[in-house]
Amino acid sequence: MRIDRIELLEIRMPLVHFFETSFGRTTDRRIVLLRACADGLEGWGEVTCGENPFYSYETPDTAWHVLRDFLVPWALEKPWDSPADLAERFRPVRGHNMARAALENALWDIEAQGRGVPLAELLGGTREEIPCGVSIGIQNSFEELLEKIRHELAAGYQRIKVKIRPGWDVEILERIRNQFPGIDLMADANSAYTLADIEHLKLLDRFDLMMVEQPLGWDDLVDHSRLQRELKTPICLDESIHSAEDARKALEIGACQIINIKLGRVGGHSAARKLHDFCRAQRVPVWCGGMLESGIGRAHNIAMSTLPGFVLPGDVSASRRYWARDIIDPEVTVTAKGTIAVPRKPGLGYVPDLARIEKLTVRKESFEKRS
Ligand code: OSB
Ligand code: MG
Repeated sequence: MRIDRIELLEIRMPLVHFFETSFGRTTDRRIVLLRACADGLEGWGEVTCGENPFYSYETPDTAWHVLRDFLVPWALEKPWDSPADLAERFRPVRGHNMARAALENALWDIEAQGRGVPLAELLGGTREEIPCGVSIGIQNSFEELLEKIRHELAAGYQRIKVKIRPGWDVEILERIRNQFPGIDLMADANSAYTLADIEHLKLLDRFDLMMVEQPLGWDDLVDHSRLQRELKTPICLDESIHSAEDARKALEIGACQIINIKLGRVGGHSAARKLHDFCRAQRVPVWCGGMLESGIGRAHNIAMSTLPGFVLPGDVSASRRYWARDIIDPEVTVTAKGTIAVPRKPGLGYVPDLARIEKLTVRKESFEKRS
């Protein structure tokens, strides 16, 4: 594979509804997309960072910098046997996984198109449809939260995840359980607690949650292992896991029982597959997390979720939950039984809507191979 050209584009997209976590509220997204041209084909990737360095240290501007000044020049330097080789070449850069994932994933899209197979198949995926859950942010009132849960259950989603933080946790879970005793329910704290809250966190054990996601520090494993010993509810790690190596260490000390895999957080499809394979060998369930992606990132998430170890419903849901109009055609839709049918066309299987992307673009930079 010889990459001829790489384009970075920043688009702005308003969310149809604000999304609030313990670290803040998002209403408008700034999304960096990457378009790569190689072998006469065009592949797309998305930088899945937040606007602010709150979920992780990456932002659209750090990603732009790391891509423009390091990853993109390296990628254009010489031909590549496979996208995984490129990931290897990026190794000297420490961190910035969301920046590297955007580029590597665009090449996976090209590779799949070149072979005439769906990306899911190229990755080793086995599912024809993937099970879907929803992540519901902190709302202005409990009534609004209930209404949202009712709405998503009616749409068919298989599990409900609610965001929690001190002051929006035990009471709301209690009320949700009263209303919906039998649903598959989980909570995501995005690192809103510390070990000092251990007695409070133990109250979560009353609610028969599938798991509690990232209750403690975003970079912690040790305290999570302390907490897991005291908690019946399984802990799922999100922010703390950046690689298969992190997962090995987390499992070795009992820091979690489930892992949320996000393509951006781990650095792209190669790293995600390694992490998946490791967890599967250890019989640790994984599921696909979300980062309020546009259709491009969403399509990559769908492909990854077809791997056999993704046994739990992920946070991959319909385009319309986020966007008045998505940037892919068709948009991502969910069936009445809460699944997404995996596209069978080569590559991502969803076509980027170039006119729409152009309209939303606020910044663009192109890079060509050196002769
Ligand atoms: O922790 O999973 C998270 C969104 C932004 C940042 C972090 C998280 C989330 C979500 C939303 O939970 C998942 C989605 O895209 O639907
Ligand atoms: Mg999370």
